[in-house]
Amino acid sequence: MQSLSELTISSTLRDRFMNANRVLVLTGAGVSAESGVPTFRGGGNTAVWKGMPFDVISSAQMVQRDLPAVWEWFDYRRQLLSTLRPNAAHLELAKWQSRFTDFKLVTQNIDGLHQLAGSRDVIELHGSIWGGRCTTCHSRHEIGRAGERADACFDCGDPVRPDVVLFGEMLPAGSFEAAAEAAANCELCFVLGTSALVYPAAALPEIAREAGAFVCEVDPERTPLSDLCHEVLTGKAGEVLPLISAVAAV
Ligand code: BV8
Repeated sequence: MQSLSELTISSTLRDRFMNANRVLVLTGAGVSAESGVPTFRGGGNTAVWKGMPFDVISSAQMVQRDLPAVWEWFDYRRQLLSTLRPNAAHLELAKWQSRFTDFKLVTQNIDGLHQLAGSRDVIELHGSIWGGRCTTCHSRHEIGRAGERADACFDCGDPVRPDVVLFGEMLPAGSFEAAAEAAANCELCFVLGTSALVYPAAALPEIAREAGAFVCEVDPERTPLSDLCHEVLTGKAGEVLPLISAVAAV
């Protein structure tokens, strides 16, 4: 990973950043890493929870098979998150929303740190850890930062499950469509802290590139998307995003 002093923001990116109106930002777990949220990288098929791979414990099948085990996994993560705060990357993105006339922030993260940083209208493609949903009537149940939650639905009494998108489940109605439309219309697309292995989220930068947008990735490591990007900034989002703003401010 280059040191920040070695990192150069190209004049092309600078000009695009200064002149763009329609901007899409896609974020993944890496954007929350500097807040202390563990990323999944390497999570594929390596044990993450009680010997279970991530995409097993976080799967639709597991809700059918053992909902209490699924809750244990999300209760643990929610307890961890309840003490964590947004980092410089979240705060910078919250500032960017008033910089561009048409700014869309799309996240795969369920941690709610973008909203805590002041970002509005965040498209949460994979749901939120701060919510539950009835397995029968689908009514939503807020879960407070203290973590108190209902096991049974207030409306119909049936079991409540985490209000997140699990592997093998469709994304919330309209969320991907809205994100894909933003990708197809943006002039500038930032991909921040994602290994781009999970679909359909990972298709968004491809849609943006196909539509002629300038695609810029920020990640300390190369990802399957790096070759598709016009510019790759190898570094931490919390350090690189303020640098982009600073360069464009000059
Ligand atoms: C679906 C919520 C229709 C739960 C999550 C096409 C091809 C192949 C497979 C599929 C396909 N289409 C569908 C599939 C199946 C599956 C899938 O994609 N599988 C993968 C594993 C191959 N997709 C689905 O099941 C999706 N649903 O397609 O529905 C359907 C229905 C039935 C049957 C077929 C199709 C639903 C997927 C959503 C699952 N839920 N989260 C939970 O959190 O527990 S996914 C979850 O994992 C996250 O939300 C995120 O999406 C993903 C983790 O990835 P990242 O966020 O990228 O994090 P990762 O750790 O991997 O990488 C971090 C990166 O940050 C690294 O690059 C690292 O270097 C970098 N980094 C580290 N520090 C920093 C940093 N970057 C910047 N700054 C730093 N400081």
